[in-house]
Amino acid sequence: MHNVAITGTGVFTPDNIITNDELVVAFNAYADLFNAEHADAIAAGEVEAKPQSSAEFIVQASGIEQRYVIDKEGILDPTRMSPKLPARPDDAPSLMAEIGVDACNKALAQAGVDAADVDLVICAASNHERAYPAVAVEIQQLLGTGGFGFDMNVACSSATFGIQTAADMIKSGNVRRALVVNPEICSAHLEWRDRDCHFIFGDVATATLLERDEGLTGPHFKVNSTRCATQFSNNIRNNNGFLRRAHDQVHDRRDMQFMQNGRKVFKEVLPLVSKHIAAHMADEGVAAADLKRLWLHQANKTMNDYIGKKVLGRDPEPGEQPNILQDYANTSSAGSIIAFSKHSDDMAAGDTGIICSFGAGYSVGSVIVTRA
Ligand code: CO8
Repeated sequence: MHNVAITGTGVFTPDNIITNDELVVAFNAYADLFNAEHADAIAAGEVEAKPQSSAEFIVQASGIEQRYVIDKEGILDPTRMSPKLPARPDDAPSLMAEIGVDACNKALAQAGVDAADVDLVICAASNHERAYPAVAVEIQQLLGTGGFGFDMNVACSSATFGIQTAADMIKSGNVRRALVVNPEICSAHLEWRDRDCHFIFGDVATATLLERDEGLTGPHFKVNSTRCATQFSNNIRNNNGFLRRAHDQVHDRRDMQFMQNGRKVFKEVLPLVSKHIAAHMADEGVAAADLKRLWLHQANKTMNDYIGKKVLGRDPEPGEQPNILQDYANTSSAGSIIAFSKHSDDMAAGDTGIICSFGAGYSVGSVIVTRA
């Protein structure tokens, strides 16, 4: 068995920012248009009027202040309310592959590793832009890595489940270096016309380079242990899929985009995650006092404050549990990796922390790392 290390991470951040204020102006204009168009049906009680959204509610309920998106214009157009991402010809790089490659190149540069020396690419994300060929195989070709690649999807936990999969293959000696890539184009599967969720997601891509921990000279994190868990729930669900045409469901339907019962998720996922982290730490002999940092899934600030307090047994000090959701919103599986990538350089040799994701499935993934 070999030891495993994280030697590089990379983040692709889109150029466009949508602030809460901009988002709410567009949503409210859409709601006004909808209500005017359906005035008679609303008056007859056949259709529910669309209520207005509020920037104050968004920041208070979630902690989100803005989000990055690949296309801003389409999302903010009250007559469209979804990003406009032109279809690309089959011989051009796909969008997921393009932003994934950007993040991978940053991770490779940080580690000083040539793409040709990587022998596994896992593209782990909440949605994949086509059924096949796997986006991972396209990324493998665009980067020029060797070995093989495959796609996987565990929604918000795709990155940590991908890290466990890659780490296990490195441990066993099957591969020496692996890239786990998370191109999350959340804007394309968010329902921007639903005020309960229109503020939640943003776009990003992250990449994590894992290597056999042998003769490493640069700064890195030892991967001490990984743990994954799942428990079925319909409280976060998206019914879009390849049977859509066979189901006669090709028309515009609410359940073909992200849907959630946010309150239930909040209540059910918090104890699941707290117990998962506590059990993982206990089994690995890691006490709360040993933990220097928590890089948590980035869905909700109150949720993270609660988990931080449960895990540490006290309120986290500033910097101990860094949030990035105020800038990026929820970026599904990429959130904890953005936090790790942007808030780990200052850790000293011997410092231990946990990367933890949670979300749809339900799924929880944790990775205990120590700075070398
Ligand atoms: N403006 C004004 N008022 C609003 C708005 C708005 N935009 N939205 C809702 N309200 C109203 C509601 O209608 C409700 O009114 P009333 O009390 O009259 O019924 C009131 O505000 C309170 O609403 P909620 O109970 O919904 O508000 P919460 O305090 O629960 O906050 C949250 C909503 C922020 C969604 C919160 O419940 C939450 O964060 N829950 C946890 C969710 C979570 O962690 N989910 C996991 C995310 S899923 C994931 O990470 C990946 C999934 C796969 C990727 C998909 C990519 C697209």
